[in-house]
Amino acid sequence: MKKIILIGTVSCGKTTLCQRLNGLKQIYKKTQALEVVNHTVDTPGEYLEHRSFLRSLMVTATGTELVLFLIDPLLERFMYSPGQASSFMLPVAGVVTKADLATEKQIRQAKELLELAGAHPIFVIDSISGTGMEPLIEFLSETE
Ligand SMILES: Nc1nc2c(ncn2[C@@H]2O[C@H](COP(=O)(O)OP(=O)(O)OP(=O)(O)O)[C@@H](O)[C@H]2O)c(=O)[nH]1
Ligand SMILES: [Mg+2]
Repeated sequence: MKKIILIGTVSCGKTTLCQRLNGLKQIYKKTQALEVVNHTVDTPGEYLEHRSFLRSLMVTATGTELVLFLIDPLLERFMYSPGQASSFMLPVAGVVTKADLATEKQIRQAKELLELAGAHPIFVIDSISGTGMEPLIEFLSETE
């Protein structure tokens, strides 16, 4: 599997996705610091929300092969800037989480916002049941 870094706001579902990708038990644990789990780097949501931490995300990302921008479709606020993907010197893909809780409209809007941020391709998942995980896992397993 590609070495990836998970980025997104507080509670958007980074750790839950990390646990699912790594076959770990799904238990809630607030991420307090950068955490490496096998090929996945999990980050605290504050690193995206507080602009002064953005540089740390970019430095940490250099040790990975792919950035995943996660977005919680239930959130009204949008934390990615248009074109933000280009500030990482790496491919950036997008993940809409919590598809089980969102309306079709919310999912469509979240996808549009990820596109605007420059993420491609975009996956829609429910990390709790695992719905939508297969295409994402396939993509992460692809070798160039
Ligand atoms: N229903 C549903 N709940 C989810 C999903 N993904 C995450 N959650 C829930 O959302 C809450 C926050 O998830 P986390 O994975 O801890 O969020 P995080 O992005 O790691 O948050 P920080 O560590 O604070 O940055 C937990 O209660 C999860 O169970 C999902 O796809 N569907
Ligand atoms: Mg977390």
